[in-house]
Amino acid sequence: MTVVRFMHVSDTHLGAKEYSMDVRELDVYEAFSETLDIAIDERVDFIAHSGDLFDVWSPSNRSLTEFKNFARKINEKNIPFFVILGDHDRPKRVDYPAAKIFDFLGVHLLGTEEFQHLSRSYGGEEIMIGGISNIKGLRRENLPVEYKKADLEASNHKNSILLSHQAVFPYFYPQEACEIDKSQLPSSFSYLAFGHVHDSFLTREGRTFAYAGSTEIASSSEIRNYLREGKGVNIVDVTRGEVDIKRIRLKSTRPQFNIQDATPDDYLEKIDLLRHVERTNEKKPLVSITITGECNPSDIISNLRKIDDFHIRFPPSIRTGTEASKEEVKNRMENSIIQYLERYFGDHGMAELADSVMKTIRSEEQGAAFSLILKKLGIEFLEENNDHRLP
Ligand SMILES: [Mn+2]
Repeated sequence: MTVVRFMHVSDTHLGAKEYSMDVRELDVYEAFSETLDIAIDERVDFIAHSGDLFDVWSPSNRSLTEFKNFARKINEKNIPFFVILGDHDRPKRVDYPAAKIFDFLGVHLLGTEEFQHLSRSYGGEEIMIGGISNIKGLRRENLPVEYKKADLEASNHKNSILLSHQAVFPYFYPQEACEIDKSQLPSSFSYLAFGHVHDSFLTREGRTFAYAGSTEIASSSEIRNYLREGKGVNIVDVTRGEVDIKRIRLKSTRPQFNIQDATPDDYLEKIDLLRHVERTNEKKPLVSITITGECNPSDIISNLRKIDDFHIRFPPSIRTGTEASKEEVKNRMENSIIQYLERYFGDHGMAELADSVMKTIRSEEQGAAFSLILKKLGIEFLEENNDHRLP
């Protein structure tokens, strides 16, 4: 029986430099490199990357070079690489997406504007590979339409996968941060290969849906899931529409801990406890720490600086008295932007419109954002020339 085998990987964020630490940028490249070794060891037919390949849409020359070397390595093994744009990858000015540069190394960028698909045959077993890049802001209304198109196409194929990069409710929450509900997902695909949510997740309820998760920790909010599940990739076997999924944990992930309940009296003891936790590799662990209580912050900081068997995230969060941390205030803000707008406009519809206009401006190239907004408002605007647009 012929089986098509591929690797689902996501949110590699090449070039990311957590807490501005050089060592974290190297960790991200190392994680990517490990995923490619897994793909080669597992003899996959292709790699499916569900977006946020790079951390920013205009990556540094260094991260482009690192990716070129990675792409060359798998191209030499004849492993094609299919990828879509995540929200981090979509150009915010008139420009090409970075991933497009590497087409000559077998990197196929799918669905930058709408659903796109192609078919491949491996050992006589055919598979449809579909992709739709991240959609948000005012484009969001297109998403269910694109999913319907994709679903219809998938119903013509026995084996099919869809690459998409979205927050799906209730696999992610709050609902306000999601672009789509699980009931609107296409149902005909053998495997829905999703990106965007950095904690890995798999459900086979109704359909097979997976967030592969990020390959390295991108923020301290991922530590909890990392301690339980680790970071990893999915190796997926497909045959006659049936899928078999094997999760492979990465070994290179730098251990991270998050101490949130320390006081000025016990923070050193709490750090000491971590010295006894079993680790997956020799890398020096990274520790984020929040210390609450009356104290002299400069004494604490000088004590933390003396620790050399851990990387302590600087600055540590030190809360004297009852003030809330910056992070808490920020979270509260983000959860209630619509509420603020609603109070301002006195109207829920207006608030939602303003929110999606803001998201559009933040996530799109200027000209595209402008025309999306005009279209939404029903304003006709004749552009004098489009010659400056790249194809
Ligand atoms: Mn991401």
